[in-house]
Amino acid sequence: MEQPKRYLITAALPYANGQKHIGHLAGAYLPADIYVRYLKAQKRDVVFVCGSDEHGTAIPIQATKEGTTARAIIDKYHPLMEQNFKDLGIAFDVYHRTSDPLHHETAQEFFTKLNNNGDLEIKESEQYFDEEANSFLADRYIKGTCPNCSFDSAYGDQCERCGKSLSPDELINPVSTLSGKPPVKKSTKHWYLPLNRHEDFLRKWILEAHANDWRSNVLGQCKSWIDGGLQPRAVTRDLDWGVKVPVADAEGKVLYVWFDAPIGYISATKQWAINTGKDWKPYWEDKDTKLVHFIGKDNIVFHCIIFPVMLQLHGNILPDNVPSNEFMNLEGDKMSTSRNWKLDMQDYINDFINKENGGSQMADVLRYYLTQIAPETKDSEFMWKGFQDANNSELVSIFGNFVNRTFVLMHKLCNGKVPAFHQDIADELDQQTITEIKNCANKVTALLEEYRFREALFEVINLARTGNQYMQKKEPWIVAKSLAENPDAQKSIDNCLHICLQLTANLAILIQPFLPFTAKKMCHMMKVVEKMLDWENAGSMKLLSVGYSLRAPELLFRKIEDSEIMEQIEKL
Ligand code: B3M
Ligand code: ZN
Repeated sequence: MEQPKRYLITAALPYANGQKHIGHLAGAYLPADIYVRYLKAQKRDVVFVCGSDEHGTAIPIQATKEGTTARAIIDKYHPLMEQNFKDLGIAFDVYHRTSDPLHHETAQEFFTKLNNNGDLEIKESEQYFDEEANSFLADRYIKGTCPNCSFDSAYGDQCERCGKSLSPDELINPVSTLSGKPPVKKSTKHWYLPLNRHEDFLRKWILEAHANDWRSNVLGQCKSWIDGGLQPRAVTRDLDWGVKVPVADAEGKVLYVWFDAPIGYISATKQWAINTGKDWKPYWEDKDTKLVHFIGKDNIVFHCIIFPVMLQLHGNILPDNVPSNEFMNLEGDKMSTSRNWKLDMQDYINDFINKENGGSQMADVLRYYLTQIAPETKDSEFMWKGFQDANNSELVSIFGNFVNRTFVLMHKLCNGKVPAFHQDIADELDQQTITEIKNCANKVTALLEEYRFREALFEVINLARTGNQYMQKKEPWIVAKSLAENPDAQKSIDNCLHICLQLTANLAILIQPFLPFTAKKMCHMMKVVEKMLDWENAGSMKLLSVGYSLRAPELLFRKIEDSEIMEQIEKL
C-alpha cells in the first residue's frame, strides 16, 4: 500500500474538570502514543496533538462543587493532566487548551463559514428551563433516567453508564441539577447541524468505503446511528461558559462543547505550527495526510458522524480511521469518578513513580499491563493481581531475565565484548532463531499498522521468550566447562551470545513504542545512540558490532511485592 505523505494523530481532549484515571489512559492516550512512537521510529512525518477540553457544562458544574470559578477549575486541572501524561511517557507534540484565544478564533471561524454557506439551520424550540435558577438546562445541567439502560443519573447529552448519546428530551423524569426540581419548557433559538442532509455521504463513506478497515465495534455503532435516521443536532447552547456564538443577535449563547472541542485538534495543530515554525494547513487540507482519531467508545458518534460532517462542509480532510476502545473495568466493577471506583493517573504516579529513583520503569510497567489488557474489541478488566503477574512473570521473568542473563554471560564468557558469529559451526537452532527475529519484526510491524497493539506487544514478549528458550538449549555456561578439551567450545559460546545480543538489540527496537523508558535504558547498556531504535533496523542481525564492549547490566524491572498490591486493593 502507498504510504501517506504525513500523519496527524489525535487523542480525545480530556475534560479539564478533574483527575483522569487509567481507563482514560488505556482508552485513547496510550494506544495513540504507541502508534505515534512507531510512526516516528519509521521516520514518517507525524504530528501528535491533544489538549484540555475546557468548555461544556462539566466545567462550571465542577466549579460549583469545589466552590470556585470555572476559570480556576481549568487552570487547576489543565497543567496537572499535562504533567500526568508526561510522567507516563505520553509524548504529544503539542498539548493545547480550548480556552486559548487561538482556539476561540478557530472555532468561531469554523462556525461562521458553515453558517454563511447555509450549512446550518436556525430553529426556535422549547428547551428545558429552571425557573428557580432562571437558567436554561444544557447537557449536564439536566439529569434523568436513561431510556437505553435505565440508569437513573444520565445526563442531558449522554448516559455515563451505557455511553449512549442523548438529548434532554429523551430523559425519563428529568430534573434540574441546579435546583433539583423538574424543569419547565421555554422557547429559545438555536443553530442546528442538519445531519439528515448527509446520510448518503455517511453511509457511503463509513459503511461502504471503510467496511473492512474500521473496527467492528465502531462500524456497529455508526450503522445503528445511520439506520436509526439522523436528526439535526443543536450546535449552540444557552450558557455563559464557552466559545461565544459569533453572530450579532446571539447574546448568552455559546457553541456546544462537542462542536468546539474537536475543532480543538485543528487549533492544537496551529499552535504546534507556531511553536515549530511549520505549516499546519497540509495536515488538515491535503488529501495525502492520514488523520487518525484515538478515542474511547463513548466518543464514537462525535468523531465518526458529527465531526466528519463538519470537516466535509468546512473543506477539510476526513479521518482515515477512528480506532476506538471499549471500556476498562477495575477489579470487577465499572470505573467511575462519581463513585470513586478508579485508579487516577496521579495516584499511580504518586505510589509507584515518584517514590523510587528511576521510577519511570514503573511507568513502563503500567503501559505494559494496560496494553496487554487493552479493551480493543471488548470491555476488559484491570486487576491488581494481574498487574503484579504481568510484571513479575513476564517483564521480570521473561524480558528482564533474558536481557540480564545475556549481559551477565557476555561479561563472564566473552570479556564484555560482542563476540563474533562463526558461520562454520552455526547450526539449525541458530538459523531458526535468526529467522524468528526477522519474522517477529514483520509481524509486529503489520499488527501496529492495523492498530492491534495488544497482539503486537504479545509478539515482542514472545521474542524474549524465544531468546530464553534458545539460551536454555545452548547452555553456554555448561559449554564453558569444556573449554579446555573442546576446541569449538568458545566458538559455540560466541555464537550463542552473539545471537542473544542481537536479539536484545531487536527487543529494544520493538519494545520502544510500548515501553520507551526501558528501550532507552537498554540503549544505555548497549552503549548505542537512540538512533539504533529506528524501525528500519528491526530484524537486523548487525545491530551490535563484533568486538564492541558493552556496559554492565542494569535491572530493567523490579519485582512487585504482595504487600504493594494489597495496599492498592485496600485503597479501593
Ligand atoms: N472531552 C469527552 C471525553 O473526555 C470529551 C472529548 C472531546 S474530544 C474532541 O470523553
Ligand atoms: Zn444508559
